[in-house]
Amino acid sequence: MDRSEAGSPGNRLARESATMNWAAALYDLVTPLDYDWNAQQHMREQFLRFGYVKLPGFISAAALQLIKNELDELARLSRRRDFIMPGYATPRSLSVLSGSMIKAHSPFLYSLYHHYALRRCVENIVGRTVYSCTHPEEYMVANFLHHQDDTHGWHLDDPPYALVIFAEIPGENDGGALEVVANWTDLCRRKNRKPDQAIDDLISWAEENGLVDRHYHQAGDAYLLRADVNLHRVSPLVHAGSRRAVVNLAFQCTAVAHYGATANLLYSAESDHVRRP
Ligand SMILES: O=C(O)CCC(=O)C(=O)O
Ligand SMILES: [Fe+2]
Repeated sequence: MDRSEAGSPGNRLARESATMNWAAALYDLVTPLDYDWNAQQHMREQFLRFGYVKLPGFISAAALQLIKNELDELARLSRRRDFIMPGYATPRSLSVLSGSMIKAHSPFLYSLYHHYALRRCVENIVGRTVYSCTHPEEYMVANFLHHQDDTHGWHLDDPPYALVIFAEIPGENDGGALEVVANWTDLCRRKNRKPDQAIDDLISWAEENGLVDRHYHQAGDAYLLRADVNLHRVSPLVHAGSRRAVVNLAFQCTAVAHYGATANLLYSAESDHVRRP
């Protein structure tokens, strides 16, 4: 687009109205997030006990459509990853969009991350103040599973709180479920194991002993996970043609936090050489 075109009233109006739409949707999206006191207490208790709470119908149909459209556009900028994460030795087969890409290309999602009402909703559930994640790539990411066998393998996050919002999700028997081994770091302490080193056999043991919880969601749902102590993964997509798209908003429980290397391996541009042919 040349300069005169960009400045023409038609284009300006189109741009302004696009901005208005997402600003209005953002308002719709965050205003219904005040749960009543009883529901909130129940969620807080669930979160404390299991490290996971489901937030069904977290966003309105209109907001879902907007997020979905936004992610459809942004998916073109996503980066393909196919590698085994060192340490955990678990697969990453998905396409990702990092926090810095979201900041550069999606004012809507960037504003969503910082919106006070959404932040308050998280704080009400976890029962304490939360802080913005200070990692420039990991504070907010989008993850796309678009191929058969795509999976986001077993791991812990560095930031303690993950709010994951679903834009697209396959059917219940088609993979893409969230699987969680609750209190993984406690289990590892008891078994004298490192939580992030060669964990295959311990996961099999957890599976055999019924310790893997499976959570199913629908588009428009969200969940809040205590992601630094509860091992989790997204199970592999069963069929070609299935699609799963989420945004993950991360929060810290302290103003300052230390970050390891795994987020950089998955989300930074330096990892772009690891591509599926
Ligand atoms: O996609 C999900 O449900 C989980 C995402 C996740 O674990 C992550 O981004 O760290
Ligand atoms: Fe995670």
